[in-house]
Amino acid sequence: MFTLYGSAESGHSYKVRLMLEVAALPYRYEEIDLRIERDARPEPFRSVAKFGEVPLLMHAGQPYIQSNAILLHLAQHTAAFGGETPERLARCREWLFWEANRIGTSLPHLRFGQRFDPQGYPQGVLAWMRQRFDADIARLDEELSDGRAFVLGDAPTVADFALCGYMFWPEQARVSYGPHVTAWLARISTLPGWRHPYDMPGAVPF
Ligand SMILES: N[C@@H](CCC(=O)N[C@@H](CS)C(=O)NCC(=O)O)C(=O)O
Repeated sequence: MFTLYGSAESGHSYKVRLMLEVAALPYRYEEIDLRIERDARPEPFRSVAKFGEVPLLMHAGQPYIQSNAILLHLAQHTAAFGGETPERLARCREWLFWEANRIGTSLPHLRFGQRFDPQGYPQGVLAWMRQRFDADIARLDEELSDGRAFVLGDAPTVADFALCGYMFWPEQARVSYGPHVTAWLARISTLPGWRHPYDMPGAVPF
């Protein structure tokens, strides 16, 4: 019923893979090599992925793009992982928008700029991203400091999957985390189905 087009190097793809794995939803996975020019990428990905980006999820013949929008779709579809009630979904939606604007921007750029494209960022941009990341990770650590297991309480939701998307590559982004985020990541990594992004089946790291 599901086909996910993703990349082992993409935390945006990883968020969706993690949800599919932890929710035990059967899916087919196709690795897209992002080093290939967009126009040369395989069909049907090339025609169907509206903005040319991974992840792309095909579900019952319909395309779904944008990682956090896909997560919301899956939460609603499964009525789980935050999709249990409209109120719970509303709380997840808030975190997903925060993620996209904050830690889902600062952390991927820190990683990309240091791991893949050290010459490509104008001077000062990575320093600014680091400033933002420091604020973002401090905010998340504070949020988790009350001892709750996951962002919305006792059970994991799409908010957790979105927020941790790029967090399992701290050495590549040259970042570290506070104690509450560290403990939360450890809890995520014990969920059934969890694997490091590079260890997901069919993943082809660069
Ligand atoms: N806002 C998008 C971002 C997705 C994104 O940036 N994907 C990158 C990989 S992480 C991509 O496919 N880039 C296309 C390319 O490298 O040509 C989402 O949340 O899905």
